[in-house]
Amino acid sequence: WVAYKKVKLYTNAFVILNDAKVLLGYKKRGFGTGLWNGFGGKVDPGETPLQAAVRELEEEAGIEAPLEHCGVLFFVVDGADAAFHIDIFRADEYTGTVSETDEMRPEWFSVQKELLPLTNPQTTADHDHDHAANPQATEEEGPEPETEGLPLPDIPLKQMWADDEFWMPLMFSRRFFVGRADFDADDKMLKWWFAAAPAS
Ligand code: 6OG
Repeated sequence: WVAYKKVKLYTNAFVILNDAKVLLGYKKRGFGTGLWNGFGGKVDPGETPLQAAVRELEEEAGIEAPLEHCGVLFFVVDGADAAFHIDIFRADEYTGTVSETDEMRPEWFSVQKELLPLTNPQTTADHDHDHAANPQATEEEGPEPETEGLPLPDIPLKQMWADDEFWMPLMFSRRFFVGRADFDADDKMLKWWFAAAPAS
């Protein structure tokens, strides 16, 4: 047992358009430099996590979005005097102009099929098969995913925190998730578990 003196509250926010593309930021300085991530930071005293998430998205990407709470992460790091609690938020839309800041270089990435969904992985072949088996599902149904500007690069999982590949598929599937990961002092992820509610 380790008795932590405190828990530090953070936020992380993602804009996901048409379930097809997600805005990530390349962290140019500070914690996580050189990694791609959602936009976020510390919850300031007197702020709710939602207020902090809205503020950080504006500060780091220059946009406003109707953020919704979509998951919770809890990190423990060897040797750290605090544990980290990160509220994850998502939005399907935004207003403003996505802009690079001193801290983050924003870029759109395509939400890969293989990340969707974690609990029911589908290969392209499986997907075709499902489609063929359901004659009701015609190409005409539903709005077309946004294709302007595509193809976009795939989500750069190798340049992201190691936990991300486990919960991002849950976020893309609209399943509220909770997760815990234990890191050593060199940021290597030693142990983890993730759990999710059914899709909302
Ligand atoms: P600033 O230093 O920019 O806040 N963060 C993590 N995000 C993920 N996906 N995995 C982790 O695994 C993380 N640890 C921290 C929270 C840091 C930002 O980085 C996020 C904040 O959005 C260990 O103020």
